[in-house]
Amino acid sequence: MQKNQFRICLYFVVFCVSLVITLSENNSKFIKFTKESDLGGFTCPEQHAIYFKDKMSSSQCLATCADFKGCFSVFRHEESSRCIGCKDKYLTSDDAPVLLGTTFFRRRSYLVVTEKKTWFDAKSHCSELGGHLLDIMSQDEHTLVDKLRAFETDTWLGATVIKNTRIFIWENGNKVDDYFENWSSHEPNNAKGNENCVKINKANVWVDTPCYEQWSSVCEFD
Ligand SMILES: [Ca+2]
Ligand SMILES: [Ca+2]
Repeated sequence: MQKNQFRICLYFVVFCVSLVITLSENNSKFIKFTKESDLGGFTCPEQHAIYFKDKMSSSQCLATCADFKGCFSVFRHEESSRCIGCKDKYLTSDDAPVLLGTTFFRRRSYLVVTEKKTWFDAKSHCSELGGHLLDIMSQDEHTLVDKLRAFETDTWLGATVIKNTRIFIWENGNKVDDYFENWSSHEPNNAKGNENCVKINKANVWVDTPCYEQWSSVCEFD
């Protein structure tokens, strides 16, 4: 009897030890980045950080962050190959990160979408990611976007006309001509009669054009 009790006790101890080892292995998958050096010199307050436990490449980090509602910026810790997302706005520097694909500028993040889409599909895509199609409100922002979109294609802007008018507004309702503008000469001209959307062309100037055309886009996260 005593022998059986001893055996049961031994099994229990072995079970507990294996459980502890398993749990600690799982826990070790979560690496908390607490030093600024872990995040390329930038910080994301603990309560706004999102920890991803799987090892990922830079592009996987970005895709995972894009799929995760509320994740606006992502860092990759080179040594551990693991990523931490940050819920935007809480990054502590205006120059803060960016990892492959997103760019952080004046407390906003930008994501270049190279896949060509119609204006409405591009708008929906940005909206699904928690952002909006790019609006350009200043020369600084235009300069940034020119650098970002270093690819040979036209790019949608978030401006469209108010129905039955030729007044262009941004998604937030602001009138385009109340802010910065960079129209090509003779534009907007509504040349085809249905040029209700706006793109930046290869010469980095704006033109009105039909919304069903398919172009690259940039999503912006305020
Ligand atoms: Ca903007
Ligand atoms: Ca035009």
